[in-house]
Amino acid sequence: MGNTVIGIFGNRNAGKSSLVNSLSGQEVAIVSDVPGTTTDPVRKRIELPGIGICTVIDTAGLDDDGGELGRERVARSLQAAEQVDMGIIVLSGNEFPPAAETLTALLKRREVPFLLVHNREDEEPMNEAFAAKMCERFGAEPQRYSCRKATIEDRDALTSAIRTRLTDGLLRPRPMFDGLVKPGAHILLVCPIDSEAPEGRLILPQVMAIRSILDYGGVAQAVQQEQLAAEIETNGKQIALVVTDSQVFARVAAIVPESIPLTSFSMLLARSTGSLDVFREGIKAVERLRDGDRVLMLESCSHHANCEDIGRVKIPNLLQKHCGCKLEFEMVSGLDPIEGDLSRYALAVQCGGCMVTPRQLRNRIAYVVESGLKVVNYGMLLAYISGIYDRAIKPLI
Ligand SMILES: Nc1nc2c(ncn2[C@@H]2O[C@H](COP(=O)(O)OP(=O)(O)OP(=O)(O)O)[C@@H](O)[C@H]2O)c(=O)[nH]1
Ligand SMILES: [Mg+2]
Repeated sequence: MGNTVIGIFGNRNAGKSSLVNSLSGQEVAIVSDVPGTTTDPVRKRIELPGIGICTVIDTAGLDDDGGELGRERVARSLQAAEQVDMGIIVLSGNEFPPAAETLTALLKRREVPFLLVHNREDEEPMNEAFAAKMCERFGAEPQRYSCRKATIEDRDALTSAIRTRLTDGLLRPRPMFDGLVKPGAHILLVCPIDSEAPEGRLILPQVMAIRSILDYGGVAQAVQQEQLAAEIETNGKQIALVVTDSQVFARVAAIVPESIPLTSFSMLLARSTGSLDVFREGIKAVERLRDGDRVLMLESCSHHANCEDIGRVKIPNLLQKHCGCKLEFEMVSGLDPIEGDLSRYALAVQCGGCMVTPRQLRNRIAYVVESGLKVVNYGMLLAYISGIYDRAIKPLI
């Protein structure tokens, strides 16, 4: 569960920041009895037994009524809820406040698992009536907890409940080569090893592809584009499918004869995370782009030089050239919230998202689509611009 993100939500003073501290066993978040102490979503990396290192987002109270600023804080807490693999909703005093209604509705819509925690048990323990009501609504009683009086056993019980929710709610992507590889079939992967390739290893989509091919009893072969022509010349007859990195799509397509199916890692990834159809819809928006249109670039990892170059330089240049018009590009990095009204954009372009969990990626795309914006991914757009989209999508539909 490498990049798992857990959001902590609730009213002001519920004990959200105290819970972050209690879970981590450290004073990582500021706690005070002044309501509204946490004003912005704050991310902390903490280690949870049995879950590992994860990111916890401590949020501002959902009942903040401090005028414009308060509304902005609540909006930010709700935006944070769009980025999580799981939510923890901190309750107290046998109350399920209106803000918790809003939040559970949002999490349910996104199919994000959540856990209710009844905090401040030392002050006011949860009563049977409230426990039963919550159980009826959500299928389980809230977890009883006291940040002030929690023992190691209490903390372990809470961590264990979190782990169960995370595991039960885990989004399992479709295996990359599901339905594409017959036992014994040879799949040729084109993996450029250039200055952008990481030192001494392959990138995640390539590793995932090899694993998935092996899972289906196929034979995974990897070449760089320089060796591709010779490999096809010698062994072409036994190659069932070629999968290429999108960056060398055009060159690879020119080498691989039409008789051998060809696709890309990014299309396989989109299919695996269930976004292929959404992106196919999005591709249709490319031809509608006009001078001055804004394009939103969604880059889920903020530290990968390779992706950054594709998103900031290559795609903007190629897309403008393809459309013959001047476009404006705006970049949102990492899992930063997408601010404001999305109707100002004509298209969104999402990176492969290999550094975030499938749920985080899916929820981000769901948010964009819900706003009425068309979205494609980097690789499919590159294939389209290179004129080989139809050929590359064919093996997958
Ligand atoms: N008695 C008792 N007090 C608690 C418990 N948990 C938190 N508190 C106290 O409640 C106050 C608010 O706690 P915080 O953790 O700052 O609450 P918060 O939800 O982060 O509040 P905001 O950041 O203002 O939204 C502090 O004085 C805490 O010490 C608990 O289990 N029992
Ligand atoms: Mg706080």
